[in-house]
Amino acid sequence: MLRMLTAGESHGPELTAILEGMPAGLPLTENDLQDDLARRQKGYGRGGRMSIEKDRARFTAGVMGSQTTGGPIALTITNRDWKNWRDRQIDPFTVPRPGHADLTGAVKYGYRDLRLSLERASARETAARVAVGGVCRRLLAEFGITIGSYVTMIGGETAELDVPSSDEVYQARFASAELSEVRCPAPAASERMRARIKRAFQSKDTLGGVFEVVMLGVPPGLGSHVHFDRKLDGILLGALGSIPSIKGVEIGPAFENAARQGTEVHDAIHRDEQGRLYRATNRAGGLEGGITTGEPIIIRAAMKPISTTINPIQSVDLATGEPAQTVYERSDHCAVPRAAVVGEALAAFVLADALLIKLGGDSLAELKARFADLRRSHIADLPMDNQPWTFGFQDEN
Ligand code: EPS
Repeated sequence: MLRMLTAGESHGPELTAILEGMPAGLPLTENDLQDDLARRQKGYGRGGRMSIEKDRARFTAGVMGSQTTGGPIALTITNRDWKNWRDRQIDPFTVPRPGHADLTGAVKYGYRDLRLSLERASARETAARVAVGGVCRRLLAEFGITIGSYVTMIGGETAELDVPSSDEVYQARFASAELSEVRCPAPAASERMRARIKRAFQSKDTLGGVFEVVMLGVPPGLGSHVHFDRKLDGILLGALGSIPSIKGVEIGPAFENAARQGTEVHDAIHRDEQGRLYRATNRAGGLEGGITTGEPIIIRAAMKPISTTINPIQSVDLATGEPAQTVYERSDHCAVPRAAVVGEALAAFVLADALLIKLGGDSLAELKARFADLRRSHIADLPMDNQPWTFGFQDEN
């Protein structure tokens, strides 16, 4: 239902995004996107570029009178740094940084200058995705769905966090993370992470880490078990994995579950006094069979250290064929706190799409009416048939 396109180079004049498939009648202003754009720019470990940029999205289509029209939404974000580059004599860049798209992009597209790879592969593009995610978040808010994130590890410094017992505890955790320079809700761990980034910077190096994205208020029944490309777990894993430098993603404690026995892992099913089915645990991370259970969806993503390092890494100068060391221009030292905000945006896009697939509807009013039905059907229809039946396919003869 929803399609997102982005365009733009890191040091070009602007980023552009198009979001197709949003229903009409959603109240939406540029200010609605501002908070997330600013959050993506913050965080200890960011580089000098973020003090140049002041990201702000401007709608150029699909929003009239502060409401969506149902047409494609187009928006732009200015690259303030462009004016520092446009008249500049640019030195050829021929020593690829291991880990970046410099080499793979140039080999694939036949570039004679690696700058063409880096311009589009740069994480600058994620500003456009965060703006689109802001639109999706606005839609989700109409249905009581919220998304937050927090960092659990940077450079080996880990925050030991309990599994929250309620949505309110999650919300409090998001709020604490917001106050931390490294987006970590545990103050002591936050300090250790900050110190770890400082040490990495002093030794001219970079760091990666792990963050969690949590989706609250998600109704059961989004996604599907019937086909591989409709399984919501697969779609979410792919979307989060598309964020620059993310090399691993899991749903719930998936890798920990892999080491346990089935009876220790699966969330037992109970029925409350009103006849509602519920789970006391959420080791499934909010998804079973590619379908939402109604529990929080929990995604954890692993980010590798930024590949632009001040201390050089061994490489080859593709202009001469000689061994060479990578050359440093400018970069973040640790982008994990910022990547978490991008993770929220991708989660919002996927979830908004899944909601639209479930509800259909060309206008917000239609969606709302259908959502009311969806909420009613949350109580499982009991009793189910308990008569024996024959499982078989019709024989042609
Ligand atoms: C990036 C390098 C840096 C980052 C950039 C991603 O940019 P520059 O080369 O201009 O210093 O700041 O990220 C952003 C611009 C952003 O908005 O997140 C890279 O090489 O990937």
